[in-house]
Amino acid sequence: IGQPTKLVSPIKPDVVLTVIEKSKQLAAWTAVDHHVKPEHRVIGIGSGSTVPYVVERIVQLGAEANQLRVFIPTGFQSKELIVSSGLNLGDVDQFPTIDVTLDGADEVDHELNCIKGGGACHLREKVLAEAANTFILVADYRKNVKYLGTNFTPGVPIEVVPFAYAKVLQNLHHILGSPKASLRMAVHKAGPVVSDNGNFIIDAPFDLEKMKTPYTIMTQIKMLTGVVEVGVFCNMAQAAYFGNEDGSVTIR
Ligand code: ABF
Repeated sequence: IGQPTKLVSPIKPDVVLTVIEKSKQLAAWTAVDHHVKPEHRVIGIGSGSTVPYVVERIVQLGAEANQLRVFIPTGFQSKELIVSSGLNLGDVDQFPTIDVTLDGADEVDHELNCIKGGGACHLREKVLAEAANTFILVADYRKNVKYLGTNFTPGVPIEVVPFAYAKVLQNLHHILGSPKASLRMAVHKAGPVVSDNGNFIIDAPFDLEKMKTPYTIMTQIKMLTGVVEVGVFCNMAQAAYFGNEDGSVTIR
């Protein structure tokens, strides 16, 4: 794999890449090269700003290979990406078993636990991660941390049923010890962010000590009535690819 300097995708044609964008592209291209096999027919496509580089590399595999494949999106953004890239669109209810899903992350620890949901898509992302025989994370070097919560400070994204958001917030504040948990608001605070599933998102910061046991945090939050899904993924990813500033890729 060479050192890409320009995007060639329809997403951002002819844009010169910054170091961070280059590292996202490097992670994405390397992950596709290692994990999208000629025999793969069903591929999950995640959300965020790194995933367009996954699609960019998949498109480079050629129309002949890709016409045999169907691509399953995690949300509106990836659906648009699949369609605009000329790839076949499918849905997880047609294809509940996926060969490989490639997705971004907000942070990944050394055991491949991760925080996702900065883009409010983590429910569908978790469904596609679980449906996949292989689940691969792609990210730039800033997401590679020893413990979750090190750099990603907004906290754990939590999708909640709108009717229950105030009660979930109260429980997060008083029972689970996240006094700064708050409802995610749209730009200009015009109203709450609404997920692709019609739900609200709460961001719940926890202290670093608690984040050292992500499975416990995840299950405690998930038990709260009204919570649909938690943006902590444990024991799901088989590998994570991080593009580095120096052009190398760290693979965990
Ligand atoms: C999705 O996009 C999310 O789960 C995560 O919030 C975000 C990561 O995006 P990016 O690639 O832009 O850092 O994968």
